[in-house]
Amino acid sequence: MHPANGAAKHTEREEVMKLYEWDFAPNCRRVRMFLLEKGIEIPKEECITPDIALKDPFLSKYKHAMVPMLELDDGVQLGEALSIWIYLEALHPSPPLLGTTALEKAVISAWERRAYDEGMIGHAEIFRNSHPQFVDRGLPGHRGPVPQISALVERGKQRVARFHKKFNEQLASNKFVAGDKFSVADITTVTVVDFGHALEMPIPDDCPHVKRWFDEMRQRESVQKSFPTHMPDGSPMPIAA
Ligand SMILES: N[C@@H](CCC(=O)N[C@@H](CS)C(=O)NCC(=O)O)C(=O)O
Repeated sequence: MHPANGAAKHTEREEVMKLYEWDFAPNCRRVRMFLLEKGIEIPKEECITPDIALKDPFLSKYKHAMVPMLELDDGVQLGEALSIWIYLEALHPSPPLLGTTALEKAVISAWERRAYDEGMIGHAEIFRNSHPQFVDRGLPGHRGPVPQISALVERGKQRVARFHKKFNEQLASNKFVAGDKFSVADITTVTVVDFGHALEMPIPDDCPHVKRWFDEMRQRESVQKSFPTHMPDGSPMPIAA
C-alpha cells in the first residue's frame, strides 16, 4: 500500500484498511491530501447518495454517521480526520505532518485547530444552514432531525471573516500556516479556503498573505490531486482545482 522506491511497504493489517468518504467533502479531503503527501494508498469507498446524504450500508454500520472513517481489518472504526492522521502518522512517520518535537507538535495542533474551528466550522455553518438539501440536517452525525437555523449563516460569515484576518496575520511572517514546514495545519487550511471557493466566498482582497500562501499551496501535487472530481450526483465539479 505504500509504494516507496517501487517496494510495497505495508503490513497485512493495512492491506484491508478501507477509507469511507465523500469525494466532494472538505473533511474527507483532509485525509486524501495527507495520504498523498505520505505516498500511502488505501482503498476508498464513496458512500454518498445523489442528494448528499450518507448511504447504506455505511450509515447502518457506523453509529457516528460521519465521513471520513477508516475501517481496519479487525473492524475497528476510526472516525475524525485528526484521529486517522494520528494513526497513520504512527505507521508512516515520514514525512512528518503532525510535527516531530514537542513544540512543533503543539504549534501545529494549535493552528490546525484554529483552521478547523474558525474556518471549517464557519463555512459549515453557512453551508448546512442554507442549503436546501440540508433542511433538518443542520449538523452532521445526528440521525434525528436537526433543523437549520438561519441566524447561523450570518454568524458563520462573521467567523469566516475572523478566520481570514487571523490567518492573514499568521501568514505575513510564516511561509506555512504553522511556521517553516508544511503540516496538517496547511492541509486543513487549504480545504477550508477551497470550501470558501465552492460557496463563492473567495479570499478577501485585504488578505494578501493568505493569497500568497494559497498560490504556493496550489502548486503541490497533493493539493491538486485531492481536489474533488465530481458532485454527489456524479456530475463534474462546477469549479476547477
Ligand atoms: N469532526 C469530523 C467532521 C466530519 C464531517 O463533518 N463530515 C461531514 C462531511 S464534510 C459528514 O460526514 N457529513 C455527513 C452528513 O452530512 O450527513 C472530522 O474532523 O472528521
